[in-house]
Amino acid sequence: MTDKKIQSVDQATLEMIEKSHQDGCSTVFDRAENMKPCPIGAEGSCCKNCAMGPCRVPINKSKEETPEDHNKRKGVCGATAETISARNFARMVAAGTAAHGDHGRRVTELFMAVAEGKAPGYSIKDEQKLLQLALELGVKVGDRPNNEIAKDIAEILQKDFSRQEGELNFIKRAPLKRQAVWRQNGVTPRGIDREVVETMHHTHMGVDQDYQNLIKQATRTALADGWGGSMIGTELQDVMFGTPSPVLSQINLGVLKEEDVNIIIHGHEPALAEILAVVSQDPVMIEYAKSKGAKGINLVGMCCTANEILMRHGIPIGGNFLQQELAIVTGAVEAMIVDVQCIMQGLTDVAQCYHTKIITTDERAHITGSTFIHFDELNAIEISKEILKMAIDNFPNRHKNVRIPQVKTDMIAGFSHETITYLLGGLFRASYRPLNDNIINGRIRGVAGVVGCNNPRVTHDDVHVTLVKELIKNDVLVLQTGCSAMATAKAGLMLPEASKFAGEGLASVCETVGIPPVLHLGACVDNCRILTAATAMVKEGGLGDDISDLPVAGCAPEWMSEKAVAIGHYFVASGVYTIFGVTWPTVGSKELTDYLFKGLEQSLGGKWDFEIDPYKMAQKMIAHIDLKRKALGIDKSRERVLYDMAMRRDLEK
Ligand code: NFS
Repeated sequence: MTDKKIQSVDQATLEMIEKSHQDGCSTVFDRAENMKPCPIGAEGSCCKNCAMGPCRVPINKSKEETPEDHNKRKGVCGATAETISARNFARMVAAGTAAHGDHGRRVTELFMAVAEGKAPGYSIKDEQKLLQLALELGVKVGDRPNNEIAKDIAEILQKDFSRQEGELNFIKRAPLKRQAVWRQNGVTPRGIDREVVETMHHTHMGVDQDYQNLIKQATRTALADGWGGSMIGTELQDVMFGTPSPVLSQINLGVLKEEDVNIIIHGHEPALAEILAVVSQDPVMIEYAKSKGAKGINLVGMCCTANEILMRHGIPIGGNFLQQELAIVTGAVEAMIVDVQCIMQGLTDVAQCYHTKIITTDERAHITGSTFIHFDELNAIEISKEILKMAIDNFPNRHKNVRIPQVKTDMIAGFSHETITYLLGGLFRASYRPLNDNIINGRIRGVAGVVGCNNPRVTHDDVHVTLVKELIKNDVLVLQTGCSAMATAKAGLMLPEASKFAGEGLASVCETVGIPPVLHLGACVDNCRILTAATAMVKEGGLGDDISDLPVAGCAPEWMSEKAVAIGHYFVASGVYTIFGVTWPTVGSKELTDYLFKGLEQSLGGKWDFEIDPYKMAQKMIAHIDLKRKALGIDKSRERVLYDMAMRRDLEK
């Protein structure tokens, strides 16, 4: 754990924390001060999987542990520290996979409803991607209408959730060598639900007592997230809502407008947000807002839903995870509409200090003190209007105590895998060749995926921003998602001008292509886009034949959620060196931690690491990237020589 000196590096956040205190209203920042983390739980040494316990087997940190001491650390059933921390770790992976998987399942159900013509308001927006998916999944195209093709695709992908044997469909997308690694290790996922259920069984009292076998099942489960639930969600969302392409927008609490009805849409699944984005532009609705004394309607996103509608509609972002309550503290929010995941229960308490209505919309996530309106996707437009009307009706109830921080930053988002291909290679030659070439010639040293949450145990946004600045300074191209992407966007790193913070090589490539050195790839569920990008780099050639050969690294510097652990583990299982900040959940077992940090690399080619300090994080990631460059024989090319074709071919030998 860090000793943080300030709560945030973001001015808007600091201003609203101060206002919350003036208003006598407590937020996550105050609760984090009052609630110190449980030291035993933090190291993964608490087992509450049966009623003989809960058992606690913490390390005695005051002295070096002898084998005898270690042997004494056992639960009532005899479970060792290794078993207990591996079970806890595996359950985090299962919960994260369940969250992404259930998101993917809902998207697939909606996709089926769209195909059957049962969901007015939605349609198939990206026909090209639909046809590509059809080809990939062996669905007959011919002159069949789109909805019939879509129905077949939905049926095939729906089976990935319930499949008992065989392999998930998108496993075949991975490089062949990667697929072989998974098969050799017995970790190729069968069905998404099956892997989650099996992990819950493995970790039940008296079942799996071998930490390596527990991690093996966690690996299978995590892969069912990255190459399963998340990937299905992302792909079908792109087909229905449109594949993102670069879009200019703004971020931070300053996007709220004093004279408008401000509506924040917060959560993860974009189905409702998509419709709200359209309905909020309806002239009838705008007139209604005016009749209540407002100038207009201002729809703003929060957390991952924000990323989804930012990328596809350019809707501005209010802020990331730790800013959700602070948006309400402005006093200017008429309604916060939420669905699932990362929604703090504290919202309703904060809302009581002001006039904000918290509207829950999903049967899976009720919140005491909120207004529940079931969002039925089959009747999306009507319900969205009802919700919007409720928000507008709340405008006259605003208290006088409104203060919107005048802090907002321009940003560019919407770098899907398809867009990157197009930007790099051009319309007629769309490919990753220029990226690979620039990695081989050393202008780009490597690629880093920096993702994940905020966590009040560290200075808000600071670790993200410092790390990413350090990476681009060292010529590492950074791909981002989730709340991490928002942190650096607020710091101005998602604009072409941010090339001034990049090293000479990376800056020259970004200036030529016209992209920022930090690319926004979407929500957390879109982390699978990073897998797709990595696979495209392998398939393009010249950088080895597996993801584990690439000069790449992953990081979640301020993580907090179980989803982050599932994501981290599918990166590791896909061959990526992945480093987490804040805290590491298995320090209670040195053996297990060593296995995750070192042992896994021998079998899976990827491994975990942990570091709190952003500068050291960057050093570790860059050291790993350099190691991979050396193994590929491209380490010498960083001497900034301009390579002609012959020299390049030589390099690839
Ligand atoms: Ni990801 Fe998105 Fe943010 Fe963390 Fe939560 S909003 S799904 S889990 S906190 S990045």
